[in-house]
Amino acid sequence: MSNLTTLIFDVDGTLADTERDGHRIAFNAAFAAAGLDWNWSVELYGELLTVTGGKERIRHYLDHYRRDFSRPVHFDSFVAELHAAKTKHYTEMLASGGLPLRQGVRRLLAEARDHGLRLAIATTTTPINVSALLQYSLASDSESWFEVIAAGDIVPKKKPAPDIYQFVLQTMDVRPHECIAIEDSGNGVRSALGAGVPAVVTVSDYCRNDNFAGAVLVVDQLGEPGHPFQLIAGDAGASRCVDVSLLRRLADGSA
Ligand code: XBP
Ligand code: MG
Repeated sequence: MSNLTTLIFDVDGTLADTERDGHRIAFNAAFAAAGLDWNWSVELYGELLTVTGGKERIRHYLDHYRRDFSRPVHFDSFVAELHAAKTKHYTEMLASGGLPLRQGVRRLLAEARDHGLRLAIATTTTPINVSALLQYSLASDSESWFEVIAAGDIVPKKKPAPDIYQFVLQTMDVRPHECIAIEDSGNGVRSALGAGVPAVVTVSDYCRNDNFAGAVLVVDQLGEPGHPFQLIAGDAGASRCVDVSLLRRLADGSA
């Protein structure tokens, strides 16, 4: 009998490559609509991604790249409104064709459900972004597959703080070693490990040079039976895609 009862998924970069052609485009659209001359290039966005959370990222940009910007009196609401406009652009983008899921995501979720594993989400992004991605890119009813969708400002401190994973553990009443986190970033790994949850990394484009120290497995993608992952770190045995039997072995080995 395996220890593993629960899979906790990150969203951005893990379920889909949402950052470069999703969130980044939506930020730029919101900036343009607000009459701001800010434009986040693919390269700059990579630097900004070290800060998790869209509102936090906008503040970081102003603090470090646009010190010339004269801040409106009600600065907090200015950032909140700009971010709300960005969220609207992003969710509309998903609704009008969506972004594809990464390889192996649909398969692993289906397999996990067949095996009766409990599912949860732990992400930094805004809740409505998760709903839109699940609904339009996975399946119209797929929000109901997850017992807990922990997202955005639901906790005071975003990743790499452990708060969002601790929230999931408490809400589901599970112990960290019954779970595996599926993440794509160094910040995500630190967050999961901070809560005691073993992490598997499916590296995304922007995060390929992150530090994944402590992860039980690092691969370039979850993979499919005919389309194997490339092993970057850890011991996958004879497995060539991340499936329930591999996750069970990893959970049992890390307990
Ligand atoms: C995701 C984030 C988010 C998204 C943008 O990190 O950091 O800020 O980039 O979404 P993770 P919002 O994948 O580790 O959860 O603008 O809604 O924050
Ligand atoms: Mg991520």
